[in-house]
Order: sequence, then C-alpha cells, then structure tokens
Amino acid sequence: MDTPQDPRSGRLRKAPESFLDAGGIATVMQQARSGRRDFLRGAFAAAAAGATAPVALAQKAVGEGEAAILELPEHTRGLGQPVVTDGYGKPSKYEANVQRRQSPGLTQTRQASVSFAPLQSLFGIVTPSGLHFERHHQGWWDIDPSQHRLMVNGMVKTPKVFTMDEIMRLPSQSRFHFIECGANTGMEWGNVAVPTVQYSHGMLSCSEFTGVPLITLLEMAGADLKNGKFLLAEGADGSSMTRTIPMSLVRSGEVLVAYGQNGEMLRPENGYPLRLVVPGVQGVSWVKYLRRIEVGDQPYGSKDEVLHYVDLMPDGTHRQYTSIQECKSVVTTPSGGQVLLDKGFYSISGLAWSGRGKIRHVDVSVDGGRNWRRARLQGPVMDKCLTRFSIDWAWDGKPAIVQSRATDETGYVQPTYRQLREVRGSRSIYHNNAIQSWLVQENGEVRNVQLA
Ligand SMILES: Nc1nc2c(c(=O)[nH]1)N[C@H]1C(S)=C(S)[C@@H](COP(=O)(O)O)O[C@H]1N2
Ligand SMILES: [Mo]
Repeated sequence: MDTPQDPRSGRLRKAPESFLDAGGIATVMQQARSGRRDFLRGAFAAAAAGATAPVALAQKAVGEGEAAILELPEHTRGLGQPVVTDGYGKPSKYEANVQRRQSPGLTQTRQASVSFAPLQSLFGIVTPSGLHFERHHQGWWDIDPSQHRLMVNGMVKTPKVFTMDEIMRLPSQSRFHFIECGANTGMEWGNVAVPTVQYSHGMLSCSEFTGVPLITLLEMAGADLKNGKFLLAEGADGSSMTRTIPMSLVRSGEVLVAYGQNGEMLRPENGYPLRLVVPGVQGVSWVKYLRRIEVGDQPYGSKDEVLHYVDLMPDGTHRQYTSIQECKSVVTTPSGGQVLLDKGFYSISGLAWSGRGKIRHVDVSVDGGRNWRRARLQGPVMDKCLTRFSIDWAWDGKPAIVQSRATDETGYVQPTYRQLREVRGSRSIYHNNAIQSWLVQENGEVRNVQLA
C-alpha cells in the first residue's frame, strides 16, 4: 500500500495500482444505478477482497523533512553497487508497483488477453516498452527473426518474400505515434465507472517506432497502386488476425512495417520481430507478427472487421470500418483512486491525441464543464501522437469535477457523453472518445463519475 511519504507523490497519494491492494477504491462511484454496473462493481470488490484498509490521510508535520538533510546516509559515504555486466537495466525497486495490470472486471477464459498501461504513473508522452499495453487475441509469441518471413502478394508484378535481414537493410524511418485499442474506455458505455485511469484509458500507449514504409515494399513487388485500393494484413499468430488497410493511407508513406520500438527491437508482446504501424487507426489494424500483405481491389471483410470492432448503433445496425481514432483526452493527475492530501496548488496534467492529426488545444474544467481554461501543451506537438498538457490549479478543498476537452487540427472537438450518446446510443463497446470526469471529493479522494 502506498503511503503519503512516497517520494513521487508530493501532496498527492498515488492510486493503488492493483485491485489486490485497492482498499477503499473497490466501491465505485455510482451516478446511475444499473444492474451491469452493480455486477462489475461486484467483480472489482471481489478482486479487492482481503485488502488492507486504506491508510489514514496523514499530513507531514511542518519541517519534518529538514532534519533529514543533516544526516549522511550510507549512500553518501559507502561504495555503491558495481556495474551490472552484460545486464539489461531495470527500474528502481521503489517503483515496483508501477506495472501493467489485468482487469478483474473483464471476462477471462483460458488466459488474460489484455493488460493496461499505468497512465497515472507516466510522465511526458512515451510509454516505456515494458509498460506498453497488450492485447492478444490468441496469446503472444517470441518468434525467431531468422525464421520469420513477410510475403507481399495479390495484385503485384512479382510476389515477394522478405527476410528480416532484407527488410532491415532498407532505408528506415523513425516516428512517434500513439496506438489505442478501439475498445479503450469501452466499459464506460454501460456506465461502468472503473476505478482508475489505468483501467478506463490504459489501452493506450505511445512509442517511437522504426521501420520501412510499407509503400517501399509494395513498389519493390511492383504492386498495382492504382487499382489495388485495399490491402490485407495478416499476422503469424493463431488468431489469424487479418485486417483491411485502405491503400489511401499507405500512399503517403505513413504506414510502416516496423521492427523498432523506443530505440530497440519490438518487444515480443508487441509483435516482435515485425508489426504494422498504421498511424491514427485503431490498434487492431496494427497487425503484429506481420507475415503477409496482399494487394486487392476491395475490402476483405475479414472476421475482425465484420464481426468484431463494429459499432452497434441506436437503430440496430452495425457501423463497420470505423478505423480512425477520433480526438480524445484524459486527465491523468488527479485521476481515479488518487487522494489530494490538502488544499492548495496542484498541476493538473493529462494526455490528448487524435487519429486525424495534431492536437490544436486542450481546455480544462474543474467545475464539471461550466467554465473552461486553456491548458499548456508540451511540445513538440506531433501528428497522431500523444500530447501532454498541464494547467495550474489551486484547490479550495471543496468538491470539484475535473475534465479535459481536446480539439484537433481539423477543428473537431471531443464530445461530452450526452453528445456522444445522441449519435451512438449506449450499446457500443468500441470508439468511446467522450470527455472523462473525475470527482475530487471534500476528503480529497478522486472518483470516476459520469455526468447525467
Ligand atoms: N497478430 C496479431 N496482431 C494484433 C493483435 C493480435 O491479437 N494478433 N491484436 C490487435 C489489437 S486488438 C490491438 S489493440 C493491438 C495491440 O497492440 P499491443 O499488444 O502491442 O499493445 O494489436 C493488434 N494486432
Ligand atoms: Mo484492440
């Protein structure tokens, strides 16, 4: 359990990172009572069973820290640790609680298939590779790159099979992009207020990806770039992950056949040794363990686009091929499960992104959307990439509802839940980009709420 002495938390107590030590946050704020929410609340409560009681809020006595500076601890005098030879660096043991986590609220069959990134513990925009969220339809593999092949076939002059060596000797590009699962924030459609931002928004990550523009490989195979209007991307895992990619996205050179992530090879969980990077498009199209690209003249209608990743609309029809992740943002500090220890200054901070380009601005409200102030954006603001925003706030100790609302360079404004539901109804799973509300209660506890 975290304590107020945690060096990183300052005047903020960090949210419990795991439901297993969740203590008081198992009881989820309920604006509207629905059977489904109660059911999920039960699931979260069960996961928290046996948890210790939350640590009582304790404020540091004034000047308590000052005597400590006069003491010379062991590490100022003794000999430090030797270099770890031939090792791979690890985070401090004091950060051991910062982990990707599985949600007990999601159904698990044989094995868990989703892990969420701890957005509440991250700074800036880059997700460390070991904390990148994961979504596997049929488990992950550590594939031998010397055995891996990529085929390019279909409407091409010369079908080609590339080895990893052949791909890696071609000119490469490195670019920062976010990846968001289309199901991110999916539980909130049904008014299920999951307790922390890790579970509400943690199927989101951002990396510097390195790879070869897909267009280069298509040109090498002599692809028919005029009549070949669609591509099929296929993965090498047992899920037979197949997705249609419109050629219009590929022509600009933006789509990468990537092998690099944050300066090193992809992690096995993220598709080692090769994955498709489709900037702005929902995660499912970023096919991992990429083994085949077929050029065709019409959408393929694969299982992962006609059955899954469709949006049930209010009139009962299914909306298909909604690929682009619309403009969205979320405040990560303060966020659900955290505790403000006293009134006074806070730096509200969060993330904004858009699948259609750059973030133009982010507005922040502390009164549930009645008044908005413009936030600072941390530059550089990049295309189809996370953007970090922040704004100063003096908390007066009264209940406050903290929200962020992003606008992208097309002028599109992130909708409220009411606006989103007017168009989409409430039976969707995917593509929820509504404004998130965090209620700061008088006792400083922060809870996930939805405004009616
Ligand atoms: N081959 C393959 N590719 C895949 C998947 C998969 O299960 N198999 N999952 C997809 C889904 S639904 C998402 S959201 C992203 C997740 O990427 P990550 O695990 O690197 O976060 O990969 C996509 N690509
Ligand atoms: Mo996904």
